[in-house]
Amino acid sequence: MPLQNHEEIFQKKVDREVRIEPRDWMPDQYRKTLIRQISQHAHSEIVGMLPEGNWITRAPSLRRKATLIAKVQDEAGHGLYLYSAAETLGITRDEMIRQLHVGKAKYSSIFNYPTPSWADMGAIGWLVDGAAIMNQVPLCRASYGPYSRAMIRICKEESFHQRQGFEILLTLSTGSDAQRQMCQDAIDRWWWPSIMMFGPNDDSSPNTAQSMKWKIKRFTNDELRQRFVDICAEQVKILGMNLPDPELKWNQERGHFDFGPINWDEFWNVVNGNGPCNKERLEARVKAHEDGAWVREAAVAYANKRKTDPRQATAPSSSHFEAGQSLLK
Ligand code: BYC
Repeated sequence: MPLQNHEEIFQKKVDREVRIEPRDWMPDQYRKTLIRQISQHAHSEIVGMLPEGNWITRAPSLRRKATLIAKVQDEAGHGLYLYSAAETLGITRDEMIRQLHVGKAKYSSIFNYPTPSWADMGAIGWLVDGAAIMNQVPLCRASYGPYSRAMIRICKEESFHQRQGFEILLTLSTGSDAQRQMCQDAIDRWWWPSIMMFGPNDDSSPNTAQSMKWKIKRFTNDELRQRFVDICAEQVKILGMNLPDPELKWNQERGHFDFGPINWDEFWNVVNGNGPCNKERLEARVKAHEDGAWVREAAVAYANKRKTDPRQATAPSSSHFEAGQSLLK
């Protein structure tokens, strides 16, 4: 069949909302776009653990510590679902990780900012996870099956992350003057980088039009950014804090909040590797990967042993749950 016919059938499927699965025919460029977006997304989840990991040992109470550990652990899980989804498109996990480590693959700009105070954990949850949810809920309907299915679970967990962040800020906002000041300071530092997370304006976004046609993206960068600003402009009132934008103002005619200009020079500077923490983040990732080599080697050796040693196939289950289940048989 000529290529053009394949492309027409593919587009018709997408238009009818039929999910594309790994063995289905797909245009090369669709495959490449998905590998780019899903792997960047996976890298963002993994690098995104670092700014918060920084606070696990210093969380102010046992409850806060347990919650933060759970959240960071969820992010590791999100990275793994997403690497698995990208692998179904024919790229190996090793290759994706290599591209991250040599600085070829991007990850979200937001994780290149520092987290000097506990209030940053609140601001990350409220603003960064809030922005992530706004961008990611539509991805639950992305045209590529494995990606859309991974996103459903991720979004459920992101909602818990966003609420824990808001709750941290709410607690600080009703605390002492110093705590209120910490809260405002964190909001001031995270607000602009958070609205940059949605990516460049639509007129300078090279990928949006095609990704919308393929129903990978369901809304443009500017549409999602505007929704996010509208929600945060109301939520900040509950905190009794301010968003650091003197031009933020309700526009009755548009039915949206207007907001001030975004510093796109800062955004591209961070995306191109020159943000406050780019170097530190990448070095920490590479070191963690190297330090963890023995775990991967041991897991492979164990899997091989189970494949070749017949006694291993009937070895007792290692988990209490499985051991309990076997008693019921
Ligand atoms: N940072 O044509 P565009 C999370 C790049 S949340 C860095 O609009 P596209 C988490 C873009 O890649 C964060 N680079 O691209 C939350 C492209 O460059 P290339 C991750 C960015 O793909 C809390 C160029 O700019 N979320 O994980 O149509 C805790 C032009 O942009 C950024 C996702 O990845 C940025 N902010 O739209 C832990 C969601 N923005 O690749 C973890 C899935 C743009 O052509 N991804 N660029 O060289 C998406 O929805 C889309 O990829 C984007 C960009 C909206 C981000």
